[in-house]
Amino acid sequence: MAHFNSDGLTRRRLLQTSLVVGGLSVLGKQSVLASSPKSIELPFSRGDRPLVTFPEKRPLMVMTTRPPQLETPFPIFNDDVFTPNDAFFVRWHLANIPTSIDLQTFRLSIRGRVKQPLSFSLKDLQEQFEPVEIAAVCQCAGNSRGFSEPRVAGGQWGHGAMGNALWKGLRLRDLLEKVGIESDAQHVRFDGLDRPVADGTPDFLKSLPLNDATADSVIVAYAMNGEPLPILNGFPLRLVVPGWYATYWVKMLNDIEVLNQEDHKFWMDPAYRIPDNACGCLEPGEKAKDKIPISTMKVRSFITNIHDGATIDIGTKILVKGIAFDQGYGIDQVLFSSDGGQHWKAAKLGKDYGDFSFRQWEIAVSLKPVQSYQLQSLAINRIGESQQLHPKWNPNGYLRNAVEAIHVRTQG
Ligand SMILES: Nc1nc2c(c(=O)[nH]1)N[C@H]1C(S)=C(S)[C@@H](COP(=O)(O)O)O[C@H]1N2
Ligand SMILES: [Mo]
Repeated sequence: MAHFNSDGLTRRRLLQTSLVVGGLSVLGKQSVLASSPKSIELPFSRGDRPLVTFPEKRPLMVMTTRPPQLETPFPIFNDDVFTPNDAFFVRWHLANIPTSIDLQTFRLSIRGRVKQPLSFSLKDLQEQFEPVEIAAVCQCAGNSRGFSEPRVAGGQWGHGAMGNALWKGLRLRDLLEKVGIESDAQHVRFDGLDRPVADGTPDFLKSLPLNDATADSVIVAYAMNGEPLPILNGFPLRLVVPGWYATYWVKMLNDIEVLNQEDHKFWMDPAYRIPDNACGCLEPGEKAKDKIPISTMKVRSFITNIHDGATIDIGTKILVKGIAFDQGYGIDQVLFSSDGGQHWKAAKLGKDYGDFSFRQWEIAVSLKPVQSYQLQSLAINRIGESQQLHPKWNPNGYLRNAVEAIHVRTQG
């Protein structure tokens, strides 16, 4: 039984909002869904995921309902270079999430080490700042965690805790310029409207070093693939930090605080930290000497049109298709192997939608009938970084970027 929003706190908040004008109240029409029609089995233990429809979403793979954690079924990544909004994965840490936003009263405030604290309505942000658009991959730091061996704690995601969208909004830098930051500013902290259910659970706050926060590519987004953001993906505003893991992409963003020091609140420290070494990895059982906040994404690639365990008909040559992405240097090459990595051939790259986007690729492959094959892809970015041939491990299951394998059997 999927029940999106049943906690009293959120109800109370809904009741208090007597007048919802121009807002979105999709989640208000909450329904208790009948038992799920179908499910998908991920290839690791306890990998059964019911497919359930949430507001503004097509059926997605449910990991948890409170808070909602929904995974995109992998074949969807083969349909289009951009992940449709209704199929985009969902991840919240805290269960008290507003079910509607009143745009009459909604404000984004900026305060802290600034010359003039200000707050803006959505309309202000859309009208007073230059709109910019960027294609970028949003990927959970723990995407593919379920494949960690040995198994690690945390949400057991398959490969579908990621998505690529065309984001539209204003540059965070322009916003910071408008309020004027003080000379001692060092970090910028972001808060959204979601709140913990239990006392003692820390609010979800994330921060970026000022230098990264003011990069050209960082935007406060009010649109995703040409539409307002789905409420589960952060309506009306979310931070978009191209190249960085999604933990920094704060949803339902309503508060920005400029700090004159590093942020050591829970979600920056100790949460979301990785071992301070080149691979961000450890041997199972080993303890990290030093840890640093997770930041930019590692290069990855996937085959999207053939699933593991498939039997494929090889009347003629088969066309293998996939996607690749990195932290924003851009994909230089995708290599493909059908013999377990002994030989690699370059795939043809698809249209370039920008350095932070998924890059599609394809390659025509001849396979012999009635044989087993291991299909693999290996992406290399423009500074020569490539995927790991063998999975690296850390106790949070972050940063996975191993070459994945698809096992198929051909028939004549
Ligand atoms: N306000 C808020 N923003 C958030 C989070 C959250 O819990 N609350 N989770 C982050 C994490 S860890 C991920 S993976 C992404 C998920 O984005 P999505 O739900 O749009 O796919 O949102 C990020 N932004
Ligand atoms: Mo995440």
